[in-house]
Amino acid sequence: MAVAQTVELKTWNIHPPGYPVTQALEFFADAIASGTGNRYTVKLHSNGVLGDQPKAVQMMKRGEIDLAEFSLSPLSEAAPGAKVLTLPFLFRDAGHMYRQLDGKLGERFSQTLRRAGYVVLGWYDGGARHFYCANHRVRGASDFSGLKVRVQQSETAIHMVKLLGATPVVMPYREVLDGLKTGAIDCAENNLPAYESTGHMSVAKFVFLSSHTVTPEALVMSAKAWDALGEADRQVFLDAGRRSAERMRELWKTRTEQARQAAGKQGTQFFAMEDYGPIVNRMKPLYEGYFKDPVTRQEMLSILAD
Ligand code: GTR
Repeated sequence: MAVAQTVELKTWNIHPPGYPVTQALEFFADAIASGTGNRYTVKLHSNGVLGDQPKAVQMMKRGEIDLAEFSLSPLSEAAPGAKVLTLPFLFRDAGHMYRQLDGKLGERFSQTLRRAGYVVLGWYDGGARHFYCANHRVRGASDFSGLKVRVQQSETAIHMVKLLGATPVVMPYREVLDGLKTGAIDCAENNLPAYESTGHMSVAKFVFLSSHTVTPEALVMSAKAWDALGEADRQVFLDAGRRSAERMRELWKTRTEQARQAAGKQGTQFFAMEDYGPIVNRMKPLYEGYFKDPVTRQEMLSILAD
């Protein structure tokens, strides 16, 4: 009797073991193994060991990695039609974001990503991102002047920081802790689980709860690996992806609360956003650029009206 060959799928993940994304990917791996009778195995490479995110996005495009969990900020650099999802102050919270992504708009953005070579299997929670600084109490739009702020490789993030009067510094995720320690950067921005799990909270003690971006992450498969799947297996992958996203979103809520408490215990000072007006006003030139395109404008308006 012929023995079915196992196909090993190389999977990129930037997070450490135990992180909600990693746990959801493990769940996904189990679902793929059982759903395909072990004909496919998901081989997880965590902690970004295969390279930083912008590099991994390109590797996937070339079919050198099969699966990955990416933030939409670096991913949309390879699929510009999806950049609108990374605009600041677009989604108010996770509930607002999922209403859109689990509906027609999510379908539209999946197609945009598909055309760029990335097949979305699940929308994960990217959390609400906040600014945090080592020696500066940033509490509003006027406090950013002159500060060096680490951002991801993302056009919208770079533009946003410039509009705040600060200097954006593009730096790989894994170098941010050292950057904060050496003073190469004054601040960074991320969600609370990342702030905690990376140890940024041990250096950057001042958190400005800006929630400036609520941006999705996505579990994606390379078009090359997807095209090699039969129809029945595609359904297994889509179903496993959707269920892993549900799992991730649940884990995320708990982890965000735990991170907030851990940071508080370690001496983090949280500053609430007292007035959104001044900071959102500064973003006008960024929005105007996106508003020029009628399709993008319509997408933005339907998100904001929800
Ligand atoms: C995290 C995100 C990563 C990466 C990182 C960063 O919140 O989960 O995919 O984008 O932020 O800031 O580089």
